[in-house]
Amino acid sequence: NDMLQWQRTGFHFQPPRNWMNDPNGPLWYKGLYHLFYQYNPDSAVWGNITWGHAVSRDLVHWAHLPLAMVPDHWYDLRGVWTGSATILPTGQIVMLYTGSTNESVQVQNLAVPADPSDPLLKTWVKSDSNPVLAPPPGIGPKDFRDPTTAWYDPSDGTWKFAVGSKDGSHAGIVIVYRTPDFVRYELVPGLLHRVPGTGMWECVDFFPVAVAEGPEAAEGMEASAAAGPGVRHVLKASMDDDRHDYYAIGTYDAGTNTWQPEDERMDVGIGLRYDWGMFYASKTFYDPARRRRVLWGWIGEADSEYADVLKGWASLQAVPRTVLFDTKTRSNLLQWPVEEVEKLRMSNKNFSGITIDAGSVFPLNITRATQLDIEAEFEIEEEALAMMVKADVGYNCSTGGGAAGRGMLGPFGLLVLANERLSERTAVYFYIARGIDGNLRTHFCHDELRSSRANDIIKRVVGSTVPVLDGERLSVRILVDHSIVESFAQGGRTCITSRVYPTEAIYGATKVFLFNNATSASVTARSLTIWEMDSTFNHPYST
Ligand code: DQQ
Repeated sequence: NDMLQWQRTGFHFQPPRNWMNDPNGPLWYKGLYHLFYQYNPDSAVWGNITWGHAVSRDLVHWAHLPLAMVPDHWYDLRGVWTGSATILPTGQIVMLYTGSTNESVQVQNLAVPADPSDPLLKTWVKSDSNPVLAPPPGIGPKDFRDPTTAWYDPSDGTWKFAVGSKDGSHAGIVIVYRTPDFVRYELVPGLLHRVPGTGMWECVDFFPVAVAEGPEAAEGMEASAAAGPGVRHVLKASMDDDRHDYYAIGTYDAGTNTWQPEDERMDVGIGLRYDWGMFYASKTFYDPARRRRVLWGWIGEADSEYADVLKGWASLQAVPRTVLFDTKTRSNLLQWPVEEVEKLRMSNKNFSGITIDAGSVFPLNITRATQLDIEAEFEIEEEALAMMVKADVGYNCSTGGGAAGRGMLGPFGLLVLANERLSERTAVYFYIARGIDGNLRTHFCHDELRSSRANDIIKRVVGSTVPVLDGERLSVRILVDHSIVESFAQGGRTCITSRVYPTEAIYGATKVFLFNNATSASVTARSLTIWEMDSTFNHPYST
């Protein structure tokens, strides 16, 4: 029906039909970006996992290609699971991936392109020596998966890569292997890292970032870039226990095979998250064409499996994000939609200078509000700022009552995918409050509670604090695309992704509003630009 039809996106990556999950082996080769992904060719629910495949010149417009790999050997008969690409200095691509065997044991396998001269990399050959790794002693047969991209270690002349797991006492762990040639493999003694109580670590990612102030910090680094004073390593794990992607920034020592977080209180699984909404099993790759590191993440559905079967598809990939170290806060990464997304911007409207009084909403006149790119900067009136001493204490997005809650300095922001009478709306907002330590904190949240009148949907208020430095305005970028809202606060320090399923705020009935539900502060949108976004035509398939 019309409502389900409308939920397909205009500029997000999705296969023509059926189930998708993790991004796999992203890479750039001979002028093309490749994305592989976990895919069920037979239905809109998880199962029979193969590798779907698509290519693009700009990370935005995609052409779908035939399946790259299917379960056709004993060592991957129950699924060609997640893996990563490594590009050797010779240009040769090696793909390491997890197979679930005929007996559901998780093993690591190797595949290479059949014809390296084919820029489409359509055909993949699985190695005769597969599986190249079985679970080591002490590791459960179902707790050993998702090899990372390999990095070269000149000190012993080997390629190293990590595999995520958990140990007997429910600690998440990272196991490292080394190989001189991707034929012979050896376990590296010890563990790269271990965090008690975090359970199985899926889809581990491990990459260097430039941290010294200066032009290097604006570029991505290759996996094999040497560690040094201006370099830190990001370790990311997808926590099977709570289905979120956690990261920390730390120091890698190849010699001792260890990685230590910069701040022990912000270890993986404890502190930072890529995204406070729905975003999982993500993976980065280094793009040599534009010298950047790009992050892909799987965005699942918050509706029912029944609805997915009805609509015939499930899941999206988030818009690819560049990832950099934040040299201003020095404590987090910055994630931002790749610049090519801006090519999809069509007509724009400027609403700069609008002041929204406490307790009011302001409609923004946009003709087609189902596909948008919004950039906004807010300023709180001076008198309110002076009263900040009285700001309420101890706010928390998930318990603060969402957009309907009222405090002195929040919530205020935008209502997207809203209908005229606001019976449906998704709120993207800031809320300034005092922490229990007495310091002011800015919270950044999504309120999904009234995003849809349908009731077979998970709706929550999600979010976290966002660092705001002296002299900075509150800023947000929001991408709206039918059933997805992705928000980036303060240049990408804190990100939130929501899947929402309006029933009335669809097609021409979709609207956008500014809102301010604070009790005493009026807020001005110092700048506010809204672009309608073009479609990438990745959804015209009908059969
Ligand atoms: N998805 C894959 C696994 C991975 C999980 C199976 C994460 O390899 O651990 O589809 O979503």
